[in-house]
Amino acid sequence: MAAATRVLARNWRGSYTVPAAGLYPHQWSWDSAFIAIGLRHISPRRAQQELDTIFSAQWADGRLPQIVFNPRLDVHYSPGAAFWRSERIPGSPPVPTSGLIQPPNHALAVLLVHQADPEASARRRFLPRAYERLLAWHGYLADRRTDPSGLVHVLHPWESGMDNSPYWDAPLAAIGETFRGDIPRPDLDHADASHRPSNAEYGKYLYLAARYRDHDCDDRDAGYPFVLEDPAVNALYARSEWALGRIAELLGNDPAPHADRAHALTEALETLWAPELGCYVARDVVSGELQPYRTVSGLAPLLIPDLPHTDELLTMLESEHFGLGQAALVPSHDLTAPTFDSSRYWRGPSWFNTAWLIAEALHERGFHDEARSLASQMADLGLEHDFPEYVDPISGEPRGTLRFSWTAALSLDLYE
Ligand code: 9WN
Repeated sequence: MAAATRVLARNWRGSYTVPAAGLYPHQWSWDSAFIAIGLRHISPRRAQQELDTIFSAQWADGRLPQIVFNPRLDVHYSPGAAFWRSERIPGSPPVPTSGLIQPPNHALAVLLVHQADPEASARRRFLPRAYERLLAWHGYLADRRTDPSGLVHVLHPWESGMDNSPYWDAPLAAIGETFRGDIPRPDLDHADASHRPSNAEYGKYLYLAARYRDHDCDDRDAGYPFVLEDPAVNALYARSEWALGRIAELLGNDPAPHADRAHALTEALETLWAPELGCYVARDVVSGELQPYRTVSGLAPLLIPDLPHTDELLTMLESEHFGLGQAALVPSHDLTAPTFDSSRYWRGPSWFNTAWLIAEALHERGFHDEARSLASQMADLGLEHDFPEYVDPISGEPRGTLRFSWTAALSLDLYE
């Protein structure tokens, strides 16, 4: 507990926590929500502040930005504030941000942070303030990002939080263009190149980001070349709608619209079910094709109550593809797939945030031993390796950077 608390203190910047001091020197959206979930055990007030800070960077259309930049550290991360120039874009907040989004885990975090200390929350009027922000954020997803299928889409691999997942291989390959300018890689000063996405992938990432930026991050433009429906993004959205319903209830408002939305998302997720793979997959809206890979994103719908394929997902989790109880945590990609890479980012390594989500889902479904064993593995691996960003699922060795905030925060959560 003391070691995790130290990491969070070291990465605290007065009103938010950076994901890692060197590699990620700004505030990231879904990181802050995961960090707040752990921080609530050390300081509910700091956890509230973490979320308030990301909410204060909300755009006029309701989007919560992927990154809120500290402009003084712009050369240390790419693409930064000078790339996005968000101040030129109508509806952007007074602080510099990226125009993209990240997965909507915020309502889940707000509810847990509130419940950790309802009195402290009431004193600072945290819940009503957060509720307004969450309504606008979910409203943005419903109005600007929802497809006729009923699912929300991402417009960039970064928006999924799982940047180089094999889901994106074919959709990115189908885009003939790549970024023509210089591709700075300050990330390689802090992590081994074999643990990070490739230069070719970064070329596509920057091409797509520049295109979105040059269209003023306007979602009504129909011509985006990368439009993908991701299972984890939609599962977190559904799960967050349940949380928002509970928040509405606590504030004396009607929870029914949130439950309706969560049910509609759960139903729409059926279109991403791949019976031959035994899990959910992503769909490329441009080509209409399902992306036939088993990834941890495809297991994330376990987070939703009343899911039709729970048993199949639990079987998949325990199979040789994800090796629950055998592998370290939960691999990000199928251990048996030719595309599996035990070191490279979201193509195999096990991450602590997804392990936490799966542990939560197991716990809620009554699999307490399995949840506890995953939780204690997280705590042990975090402590043993100085809170790594991710680990090799076969050896348990640390990968990426160290002293990573959500690893520390979520390990703390599991010490409870
Ligand atoms: C791009 C901060 C973020 C996480 C993502 C993770 C990684 C960024 C990057 O780091 O993405 O957003 O530079 O690679 O993939 O999930 O939020 O920790």
